[in-house]
Amino acid sequence: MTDLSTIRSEALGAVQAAADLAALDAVRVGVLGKKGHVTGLMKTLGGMSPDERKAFGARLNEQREQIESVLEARRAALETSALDARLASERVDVSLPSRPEGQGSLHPIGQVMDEVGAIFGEMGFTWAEGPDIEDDWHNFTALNIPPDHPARQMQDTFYLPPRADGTPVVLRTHTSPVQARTMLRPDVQKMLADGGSLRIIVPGRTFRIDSDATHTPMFHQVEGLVIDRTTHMGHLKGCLVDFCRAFFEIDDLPLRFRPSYFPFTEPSAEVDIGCSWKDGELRIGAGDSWLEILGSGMVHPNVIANCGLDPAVYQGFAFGMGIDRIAMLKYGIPDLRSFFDSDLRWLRHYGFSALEWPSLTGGLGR
Ligand code: 2NL
Repeated sequence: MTDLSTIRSEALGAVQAAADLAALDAVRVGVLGKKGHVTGLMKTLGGMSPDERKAFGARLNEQREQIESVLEARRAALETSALDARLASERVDVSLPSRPEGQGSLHPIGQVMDEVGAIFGEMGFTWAEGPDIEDDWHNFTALNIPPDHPARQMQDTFYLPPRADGTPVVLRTHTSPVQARTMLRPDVQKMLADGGSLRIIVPGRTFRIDSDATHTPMFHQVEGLVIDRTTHMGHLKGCLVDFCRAFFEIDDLPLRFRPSYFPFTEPSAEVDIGCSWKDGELRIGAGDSWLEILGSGMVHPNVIANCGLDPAVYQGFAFGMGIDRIAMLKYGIPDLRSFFDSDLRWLRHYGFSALEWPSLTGGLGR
């Protein structure tokens, strides 16, 4: 049997030698654990005479307590140095500049809608919206679109199940039903009767059954409408010339008004802007080519009447253009379908800052 003083001196040496908490615990188990040396000596107490047991037991207890207190002191020291090491290694330099937070960006469609809104806003137009799902009356009939017009065919328009009363329902094929709904509003009719002018732009989603490199089934339009007693074709021309020059940010942008046909306007004109093609690359602003960018005309008397106004009293002009198309032209985005891929790399490249609101004075876009 190992002598008590040997056990003691070996235990104290092992405690000081323990380099970490795990090693220290191994020392504790070896000395004080169930099969430890001190525990082994305790078990021999039973075989001793009462006097022997009393003397040896007292020494044994005293030595055990001493080992325990040295173990405890060493444990505290090791814990402190472990904490110090962790604090040193995990130190945070609070003086470092923070990492910039990721910023989202605006889709070119929203950006261009805002730019168009800023330009027409300066001319006194307000922004109107309406439902994507329309009845056939507001989408077609009110707009003087005849029953045999190709736009009404199933292969051109998304038809939804009819309403309970049998009304045909469609995904709107243009934003014009919003203009019709606006003209029909009692407060608008009163404002017009009182001698006011209606001036609205209507940006929004539109839907047609068409899908190829230059058409997507869902696309975006902005239409505009002016109604009062005196607005004429000269106003249409001046308004659209000013718009195109402001939008493309080219003061002397050449424009061409070309006679055309729409069921809802008479007369009608399409508007082209001057451009040139050099080495297969489009340059907007000058040259011997023309690029169609919008359709327009004087609102057809039938449409005025369908919207509850007297065509002998009221007149005005309307226009419409594709937002996706003018966004591609202005910002040089080659593929329409990429607009709707939701590819973050595309958005980071073509997106706009949400903090730079377009305005004529502060700038429209880059
Ligand atoms: C185009 C041509 C156009 C209109 C839209 C309109 C609306 C009402 C009455 C009369 Cl309520 N007209 N809208 C007029 C002319 C052309 O759009 O090429 N859009 C992409």
